[in-house]
Amino acid sequence: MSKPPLPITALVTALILLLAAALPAQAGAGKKPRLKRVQDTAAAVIEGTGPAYAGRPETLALADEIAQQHGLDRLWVRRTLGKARQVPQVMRLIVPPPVTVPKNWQQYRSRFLEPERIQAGVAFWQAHRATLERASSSYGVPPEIVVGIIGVETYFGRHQGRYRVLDALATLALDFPAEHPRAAARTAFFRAELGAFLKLRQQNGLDAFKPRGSYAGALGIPQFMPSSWARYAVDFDQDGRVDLFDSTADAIGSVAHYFKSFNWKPGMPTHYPVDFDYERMDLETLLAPDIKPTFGVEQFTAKGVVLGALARQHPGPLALVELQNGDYAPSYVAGTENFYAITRYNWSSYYALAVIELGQAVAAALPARAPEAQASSTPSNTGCSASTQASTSAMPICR
Ligand SMILES: [Ca+2]
Repeated sequence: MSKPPLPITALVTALILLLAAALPAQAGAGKKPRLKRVQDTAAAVIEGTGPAYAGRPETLALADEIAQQHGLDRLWVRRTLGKARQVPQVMRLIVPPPVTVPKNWQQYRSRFLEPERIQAGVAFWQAHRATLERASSSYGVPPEIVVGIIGVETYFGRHQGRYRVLDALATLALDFPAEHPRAAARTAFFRAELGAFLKLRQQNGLDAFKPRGSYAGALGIPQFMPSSWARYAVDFDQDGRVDLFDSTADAIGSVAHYFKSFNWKPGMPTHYPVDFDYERMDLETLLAPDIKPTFGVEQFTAKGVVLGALARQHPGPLALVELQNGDYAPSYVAGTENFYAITRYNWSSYYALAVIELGQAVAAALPARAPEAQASSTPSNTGCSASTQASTSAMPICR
């Protein structure tokens, strides 16, 4: 998804952690989670406290541009955007922090792979098992990936963000901080997202002032940006409208559909463990394409990567993914095209591996199901049978 890369993710994560500390998980295993009761929607919305955008010539120019691009009523766009207010916090949060602390995969991982979040994931999976299985059979994306995404993004729907989205997107579209290293590109991005947001609200006859989301304008249970909502969200509970704020089914279907749209390959693992033959190792060449799968198994092996038996049979390209561990040695995995697909949701290999491992941890913590329940389900549960080993997303959970 068109979301900010790692430094922003780190900040979002910090916010999530603060919220998580304030609102501990309530749902226990075997009990249907009452997600709405623990959502942070009762917390005060963060609205713009800076100047209103009405009356500024650039507001009118942008409103007219958006109206023309999206075929919206010009006066409605002008009026709506004019009522938006600048949010000073958003202008601070969008600027990457100075890189003083080295990245640390183990630390990043531990923010998500913790017992309360895993137990909340178990409750989520149990409450929405049929929907997760339907999404898996419809789009070929396994439940643990969808569970991992929703768990990392919003703690299973609880923390969907507190910023009034109209104010946040107007701020980023009209007052993007010039000191940001990619200010021009990001401004263009957020102008497009503001347009997509206004179109979503107007074409569905919805209040543009009501939605709250992340400081960067990500919306709902799966934190879709407005343009992704427009392109990839689906009405998975078939009630006639797409609602990523309150319909968990729509969120589950939309995440799975997103990955199918980004070339998810059903049944393909996300990554394999690697070792190295240090005599032949050509780390520079291996890391040059970053997370883009580029090397066939033979090239990979020739450059010093030692793969296990399953990985040696992998039919497609692989990427050597390096994850730094602060002062300790980095971790490496061989990422497949499905690993890369997860980074299309959020451009970070740390994010992708956290999603994968959280989904696996939740799957592994699911209580064993009664044999008759297993027999009546689709084969996408994550027991330790051979059939589910084939459909699991990453390294087999039961190994
Ligand atoms: Ca729906």
